[in-house]
Amino acid sequence: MITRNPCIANIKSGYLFPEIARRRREFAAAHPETGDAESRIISLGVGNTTEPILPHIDKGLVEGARRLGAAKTYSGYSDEGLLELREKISAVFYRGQPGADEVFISDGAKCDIGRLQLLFGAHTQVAVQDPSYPVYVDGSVLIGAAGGWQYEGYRGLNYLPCTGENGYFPDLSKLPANSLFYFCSPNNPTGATASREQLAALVKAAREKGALIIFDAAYGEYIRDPALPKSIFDIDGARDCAIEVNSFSKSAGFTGVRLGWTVVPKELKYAGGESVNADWNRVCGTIFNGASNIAQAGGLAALDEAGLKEIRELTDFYLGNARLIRETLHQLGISCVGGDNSPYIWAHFPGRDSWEVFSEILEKCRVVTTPGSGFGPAGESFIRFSAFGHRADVEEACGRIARM
Ligand code: PL4
Repeated sequence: MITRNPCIANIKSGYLFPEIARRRREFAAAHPETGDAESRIISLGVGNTTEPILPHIDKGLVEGARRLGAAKTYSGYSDEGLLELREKISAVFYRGQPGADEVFISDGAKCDIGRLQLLFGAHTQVAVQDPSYPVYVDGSVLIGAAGGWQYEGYRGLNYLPCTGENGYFPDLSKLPANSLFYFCSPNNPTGATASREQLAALVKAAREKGALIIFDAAYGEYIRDPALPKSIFDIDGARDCAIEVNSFSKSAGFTGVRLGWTVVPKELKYAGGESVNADWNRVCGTIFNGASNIAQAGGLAALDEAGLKEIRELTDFYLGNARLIRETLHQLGISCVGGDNSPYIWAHFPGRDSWEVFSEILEKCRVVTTPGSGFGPAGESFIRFSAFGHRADVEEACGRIARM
């Protein structure tokens, strides 16, 4: 019989977010909603957008679909992405550097995080911020990186703690030489956003140690402090040690539309001198057939003047939710960070088990959250509150939490 990929046995049995959905279903079955407002289960758990796509961007999507229905405007595969969109991303987010030939359009950041692993192979050391978005860890183990093929579980990975003690920024002296380092800012789950000085130190450390940074900027459009960089390419020296993944999911509400991009600079080389950009082009050409043309039409609309205004409006809305959650937690004397330049609030429950706090909030408030330990060992005793939700739901959830 065919044998199973041994790496599959090494990943944790349940991915974090389906596990939360399972516990929510189990709770709802045991304690059904009765129809009154108080009994409704509200989610501040998964970071999933809830608000409609705003009119100008929506019109771009609709027109993109319409063009497919006419012989003159029909289009088929777009492979590495519409040149017009690549140029626009380069101009809007990077002032032309990286250029369009370094921008690859994708069907979302998560999908590219998975595919990027193919470039480096099983012998590569992997380092992650602890806590971090579980896809970096599970994806690495799944592909056999970090020795995932030879270890049980996650022993091959290097966890760099990001805690209150170090201002949620890792000790870079612990970054292994020649490793792949996943770094997310604004961070999921802590909401911490790295300063220019911190990112300069990160780039310096990566260059000295021959490490490659995979910079996840999926929440960049939530940054309101103009001193905080939105991209790793705002930092001198990043072009020969970093790749950036990004997304329209959380800025334009495209979680269900699926559109993102990855920037791979031409200067980026492997130890043997080969071009990472050329290999990425080859990998994408082989196992990816491009993002939807409709989604790309929406992306183009999102990046013109009216679209960028809508991105600001939508992200302002979710940041308003974040403010409400943060204020509620502060009033209760619960220490928390994030929520100012990010849609996540990271709340500390010292000495408590994260899943236990998750259950308590679910049982007492009928509010779903995300247990910090699901993001890594340093997340234990923390809860992540997501600011994605309708305003009335967030207000209702905050009211219940305040009475807890
Ligand atoms: C639940 C740091 C959310 N099923 O939509 P994409 O693929 O462009 O972006 C996904 C993504 C990429 N990078 C970071 C992210 O936080 C996310 C989305 N994370 C969350 O609650 O942590 C949604 C999770 C979804 C998933 O597994 O991604």
